[in-house]
Amino acid sequence: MDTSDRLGKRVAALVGVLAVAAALAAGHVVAGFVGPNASPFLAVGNTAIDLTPSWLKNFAVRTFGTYDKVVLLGGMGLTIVVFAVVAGLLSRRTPLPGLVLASVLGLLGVAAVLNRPDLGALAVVAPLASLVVGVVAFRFLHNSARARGSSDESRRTFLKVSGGVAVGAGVLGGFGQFLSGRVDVEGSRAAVGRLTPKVAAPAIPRGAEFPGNPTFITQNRDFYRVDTALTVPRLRAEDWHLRIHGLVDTELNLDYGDIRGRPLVERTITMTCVSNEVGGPYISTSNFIGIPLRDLLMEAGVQPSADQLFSSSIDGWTAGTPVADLMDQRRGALLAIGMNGEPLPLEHGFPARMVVPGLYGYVSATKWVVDMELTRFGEKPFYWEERGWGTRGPIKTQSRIDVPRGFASVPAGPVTIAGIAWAQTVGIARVEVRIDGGAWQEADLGVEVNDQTWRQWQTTFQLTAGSHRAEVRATDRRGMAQTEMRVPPIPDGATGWHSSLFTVE
Ligand SMILES: Nc1nc2c(c(=O)[nH]1)N[C@H]1C(S)=C(S)[C@@H](COP(=O)(O)O)O[C@H]1N2
Ligand SMILES: [Mo]
Repeated sequence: MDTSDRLGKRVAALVGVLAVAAALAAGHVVAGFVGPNASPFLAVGNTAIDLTPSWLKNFAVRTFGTYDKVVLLGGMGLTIVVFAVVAGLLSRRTPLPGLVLASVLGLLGVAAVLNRPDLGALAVVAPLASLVVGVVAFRFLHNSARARGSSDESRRTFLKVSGGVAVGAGVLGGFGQFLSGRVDVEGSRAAVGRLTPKVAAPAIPRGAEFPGNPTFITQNRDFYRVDTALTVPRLRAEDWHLRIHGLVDTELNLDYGDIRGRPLVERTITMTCVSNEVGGPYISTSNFIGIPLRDLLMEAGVQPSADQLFSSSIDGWTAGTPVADLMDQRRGALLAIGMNGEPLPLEHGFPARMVVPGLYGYVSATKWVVDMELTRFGEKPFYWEERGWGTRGPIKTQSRIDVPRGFASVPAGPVTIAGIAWAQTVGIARVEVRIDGGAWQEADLGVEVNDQTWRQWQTTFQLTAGSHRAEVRATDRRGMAQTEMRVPPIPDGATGWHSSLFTVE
């Protein structure tokens, strides 16, 4: 009969899904040996991140925040399952369509791995393993499923075979995961121990904080995180090297001991992300510990023709920073190895990163930094510049209302409005608040810590019951008042006044 040599829909879909699972697991385990990011799934995900247009990336960051990567991985997983089911369903009569689709998926993995800037040519064995295993597993499962129609015996055989493939894929995948975590970077970080700077940052004065606001120093675990890494690079301190080269008199090659062995300095710095919307959360302050980048550049001898420091991370992300800003002693840019007394957390760049006061992170704050090349602007475009963001990224003067947060309810009587304002390297001169479009009222400013950090402010209004809208604007020491004009983060940072809508009871 004609129907007897067609696979049932469920069996056909199962064949597709199991073959793809086996393929991914095989690639994952091989990647465990040649480098975690060679795993085809991660390589495709990382490529997707790099190819995603800026507007979509912004949307993802805005909508899903720090979970954007979980959403991406989940979405990819779902897409692959759908793909596998379709491949299975198309192959009810002959395995050919499924074999073709399995190969296409495998080749996608190969292409993604070959395109990763952080992977060598050897890494291609991981997606190749996926390709081969995917095709073989599909063929094998399909045969077994076809034979299954003939007897109860063969039915059981297929159940065993498919169960075996499922368990095998799970075990292999798990083993691959174990291998990827084998680099004991947590141990390496623990071995570094607490970092004591030779020159400690001055203590934060009492009057720098107002109640209800974020703490002046952000705890490491609360520090905002923005990067393109699907999996956090696992680089041990003992494996870390930094090369400073390009337009220099003497090339420098440093290891972790070279940095740790120098007198460490500590500086209180507020970092900000260019993709922070008005009122957004991507701003935090830390006591960064490291060595002045200026000292390293002086040692290397930067040639006069160089105006860009092109820095690269171990995972191939890049930033271009003005040499003039790095040489500016007052600004005090760091090659940082610590935050708040601890070695950098893995997500914040362990073993070493750059921190440059006054510049958005995308042009300056390279985490897991391993290479610095002195170049000329325009000759070597960096990661976000290539994607349409501004070549220079000075932080714009901004302010944010933290109290009361939007849609909060507060008791009637005197109502305190409070928040933060920032104008790194320039300093905040004045913060003004108004309610419901009324007259601007000058806020009290917290004690200034230095001009590279945010400044807290607060002020009080007598408000009647009902809903009210507070707006804030800051003026920096250059006399520049924040413009009301709203512009989006791309290409060089959002502007506009933050407002908070709240209810007085
Ligand atoms: N290697 C690497 N470094 C990076 C990035 C990245 O994607 N990869 N993002 C930059 C951006 S856009 C910002 S705002 C800061 C954020 O640093 P944080 O995650 O420690 O807050 O890191 C910068 N350094
Ligand atoms: Mo950023």
